[in-house]
Amino acid sequence: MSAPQIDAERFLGRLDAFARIGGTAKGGVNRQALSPQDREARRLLAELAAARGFEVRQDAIANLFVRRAGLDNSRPPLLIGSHLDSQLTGGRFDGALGMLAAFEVLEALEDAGVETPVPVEAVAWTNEEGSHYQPGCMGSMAFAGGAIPAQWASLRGHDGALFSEELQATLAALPEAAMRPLGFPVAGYIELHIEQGPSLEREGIPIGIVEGIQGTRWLEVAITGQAAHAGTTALAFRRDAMAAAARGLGRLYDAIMPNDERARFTVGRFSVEPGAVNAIPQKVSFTVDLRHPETAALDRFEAAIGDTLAKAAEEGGCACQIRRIFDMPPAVFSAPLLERLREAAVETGLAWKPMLSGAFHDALFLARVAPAAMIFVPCRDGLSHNEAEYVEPEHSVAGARLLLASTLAALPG
Ligand code: HGY
Ligand code: MN
Ligand code: MN
Repeated sequence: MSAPQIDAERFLGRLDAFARIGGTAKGGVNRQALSPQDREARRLLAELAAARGFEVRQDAIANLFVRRAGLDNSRPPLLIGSHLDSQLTGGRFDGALGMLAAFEVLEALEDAGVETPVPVEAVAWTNEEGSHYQPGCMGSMAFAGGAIPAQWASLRGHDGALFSEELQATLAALPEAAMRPLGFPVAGYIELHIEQGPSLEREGIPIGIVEGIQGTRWLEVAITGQAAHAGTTALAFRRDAMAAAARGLGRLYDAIMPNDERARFTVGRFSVEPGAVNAIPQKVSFTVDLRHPETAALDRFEAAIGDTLAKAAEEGGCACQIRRIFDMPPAVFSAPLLERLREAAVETGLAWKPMLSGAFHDALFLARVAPAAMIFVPCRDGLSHNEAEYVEPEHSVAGARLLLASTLAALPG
């Protein structure tokens, strides 16, 4: 048995091959969860796995597992992985880097004939992004909870696609993937991901060892007034939903992030009805993505959002409805596993720094059922959820090398 090595050329070639699935003219990817492009990527992964003699399994929410057997296959596996789905205008590294690095780790172990005490599995979690169907992290959330929330079956994507139908089509597209229970004991979970922020690149450090993830809440807001003629309706008679939304959001943009540099407040999706140039808006619908490392701050800001929007609506004779559609409390990763990652970074000769993640990840849910931790690598200008997302090849390879060393360090006795 020789020391396992990451095959940089093979790994970088895999990144290129998957980037072509759903690839966009601007060099990004559009591989939304449970789409034909997602199914094409899953198929390629399954074929690559079969070619190496790895077992391919999936569960009821189509989490896809590539399993390399260990000495005792009755024991809980060590999971490594990330996601293959992307944003609508996503980058080629968000998710795919960690998923394909995990597969490269399995290949490196296989090439070197390493016998691991337990199975090691590379996993692609379903719908991490939450951009096609909300919420995000559906696969890892269902895995950690051991069930698929009943209300998800009737969810529709922004294109009208029905979640339950697209899920069944995705499962059916890989008949060779043996079905396995949703949720099972796991020895540990390590996820490699791009930072999606600027600090590693700015500090010239190739590795972040991620100690936790800030909390995230998603809200759906509807402000309803009355459609009327744009030319004949004076101010006193207007119940303009757009004006109420603009007034309320203006106050929130001024009140939240300028007063707390750790807070994140984003309105990412916005629609106006009826949407005619010369009709006063009847209804405005939009999403809020709120993040903070502290739950108390999330509570405070969520209350302020509700109060501010309700007041702005009332001032304009409108009604306001708010629904929380996603709530991921902040998480702290496993101290013992983080220590293994630090040791592996030193052993691999890679400079690193401790970090918190501003983005949510599947590791957040795995941390509820197993020791979990993450590794970050820099991305150019910290840009992500953008087709220009880019990772230097040496950083991709460094991340995969540390994932391999961390996997070996994290294996149970
Ligand atoms: O939105 C997030 O934090 C993740 O990148 N999907
Ligand atoms: Mn991601
Ligand atoms: Mn993402």
